[in-house]
Amino acid sequence: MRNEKKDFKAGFVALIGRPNVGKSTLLNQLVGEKITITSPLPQTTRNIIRGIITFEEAQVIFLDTPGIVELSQVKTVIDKELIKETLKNLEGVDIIAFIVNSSPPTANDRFILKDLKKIKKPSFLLINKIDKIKEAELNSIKEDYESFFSFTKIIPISAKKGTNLSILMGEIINHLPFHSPYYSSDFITDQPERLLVAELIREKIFNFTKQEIPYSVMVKVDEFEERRKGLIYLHATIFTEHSSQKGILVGKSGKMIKKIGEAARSEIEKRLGCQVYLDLWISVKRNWRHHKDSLKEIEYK
Ligand SMILES: Nc1nc2c(ncn2[C@@H]2O[C@H](COP(=O)(O)OP(=O)(O)OP(=O)(O)O)[C@@H](O)[C@H]2O)c(=O)[nH]1
Ligand SMILES: [Mg+2]
Repeated sequence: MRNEKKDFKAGFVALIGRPNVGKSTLLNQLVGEKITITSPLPQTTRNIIRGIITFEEAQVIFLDTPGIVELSQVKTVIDKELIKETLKNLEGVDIIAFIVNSSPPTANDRFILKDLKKIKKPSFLLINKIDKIKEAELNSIKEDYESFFSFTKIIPISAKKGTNLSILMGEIINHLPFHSPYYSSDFITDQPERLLVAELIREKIFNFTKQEIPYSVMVKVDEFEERRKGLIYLHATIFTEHSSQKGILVGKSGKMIKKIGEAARSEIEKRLGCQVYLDLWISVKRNWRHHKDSLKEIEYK
């Protein structure tokens, strides 16, 4: 129910854009904690991850989303579903922040712009990675985008360096509706720790493996148990699509899985603030990316 009192603003802001433009990096910077994984490879994010920032007079809930590409380019059923669901999710948000690289629009950017035209909500253009270009180049990039769409606001940013993020936040709050807070002020995400742990493991797979391997895996944390004070036992299964991929993930004498496990454990320990025993298993779930039901398996919401 809408709160009629005009003393607090709150709302949802979707961070959308093609893969690899820095949506997840931006969310982590805004929240000030790593709540969503990032990588130099495209199509890292697979779920909608909420980051909550609460001020005295406003609460902004940012939604990190999977990168959007033209559907004809998508090879697997699951990737197609993720894009369709992401676009559908935009109906429920208050503001759209369209993130692009500091370069001219690509076909995928134009595909997203077509959708923006239909949505009719306050839409911000965030030109990211300005640390990589000269200021003079920015104007022509701005003009390129302005010729496609009349944005509510255009803000050049660097998600990595934190440039212009307080300006961004101020402008977002200006355009939010009056509403009571959706979450208690001590929440920075509504993502359960179990899912964050699964994501951190998946991130290490992105760091250490190549080609189709990072895309072919899904990670599930089956057990998350405090065995004694200060020690958490975790059992996680990495599912691959084929047994050959399982072999690569195990590596020569188990070296690869050990490397993934050690890197993941060390980061999970920092995040949970306690010692962690991580039991990592690999299993095959044949062609899981080609079944629509797998959306449930990856706990897409
Ligand atoms: N130089 C520079 N690199 C950035 C900036 N923001 C993000 N990156 C890099 O861009 C790459 C992709 O970042 P992500 O945050 O994973 O991108 P994403 O849009 O979430 O990608 P998907 O989840 O695949 O859609 C990473 O290597 C980041 O370090 C920035 O402001 N400057
Ligand atoms: Mg991402």
